[in-house]
Amino acid sequence: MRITVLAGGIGAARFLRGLRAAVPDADVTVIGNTGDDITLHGLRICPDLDTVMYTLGGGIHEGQGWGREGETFAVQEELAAYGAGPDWMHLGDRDIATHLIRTRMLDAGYPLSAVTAALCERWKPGVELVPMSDDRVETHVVLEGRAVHFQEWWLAMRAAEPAQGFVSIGADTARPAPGVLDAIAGADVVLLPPSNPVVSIGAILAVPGIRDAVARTPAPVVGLSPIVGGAPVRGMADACLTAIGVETSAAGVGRHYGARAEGGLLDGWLVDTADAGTEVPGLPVLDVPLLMTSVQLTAAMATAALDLAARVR
Ligand code: FO1
Repeated sequence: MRITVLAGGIGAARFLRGLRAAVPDADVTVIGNTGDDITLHGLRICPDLDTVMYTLGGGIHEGQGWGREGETFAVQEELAAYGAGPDWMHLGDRDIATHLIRTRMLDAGYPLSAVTAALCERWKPGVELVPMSDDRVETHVVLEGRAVHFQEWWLAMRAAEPAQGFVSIGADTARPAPGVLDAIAGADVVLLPPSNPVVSIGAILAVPGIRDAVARTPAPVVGLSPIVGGAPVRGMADACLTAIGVETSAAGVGRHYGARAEGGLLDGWLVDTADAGTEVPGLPVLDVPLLMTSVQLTAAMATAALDLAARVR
């Protein structure tokens, strides 16, 4: 079975670990969000690609969901001693090795998709991890009278200042990375995991051609709600949803993605049992436990999503 997953960071990575456990023989292609990417200290950092790679490769800092386990911060401390900011995105020594290799390969002219494949040769995530685009696309946050990089809003400001909107800088001229459109068109199932619908899934869909590919694929498209009981399971998806006028609820996000029967993207929508009874016009909704507190529970979620895909096919 060929499964294609549009993935953001921490939530998607944890979901993928369960999916891999549920269907170990499936061929899984992960289309990773690169809108969170940033250049710091001359190094190109791809948070969502690295979170998927480290989580599935066994190197993730489990408690954080980002960065490497067993990390040290000697370089970060030395940068701080020089007063070399910014200091709101802490780079661990092990993590810096990833960024050094990525930056060196990008500078040598390798596209991000080739760089990601090279890094995955070490981590062997058990999925094919492809960036949404080889072109630079960055999510910037529109605030009162100015815009800041997503990471500055997310990390330095902790999203305290309400976002007026989000802009995918570069999206208008970006092309889907090689294989992305085929992975969507040729899938048996397309999944939208519990990622941030705005800055993760939304950023991927903002790359010209990808939203249409999802809307047109013959494969069933099933999503899993990142909002449980009216609140995000982690992160600040509520701040992002509010900024674009979407209700922070399983129904709100389901409506936001839309039922394919009504011109949207989804053929099925999984919500948590806390949101049982959720209705979205034209969209079959199934309630199952969506808290990814163990690989087993996450595998059950993934199985439920695949079962729903088979039913709505
Ligand atoms: N998240 C934090 O809350 N604090 C950090 O200092 C931080 C550093 C960091 C470094 C590399 C990386 O790949 C991710 C990092 N993150 C950090 C997480 C990152 O901001 C988020 O995972 C995504 O960008 C949001 O999906």
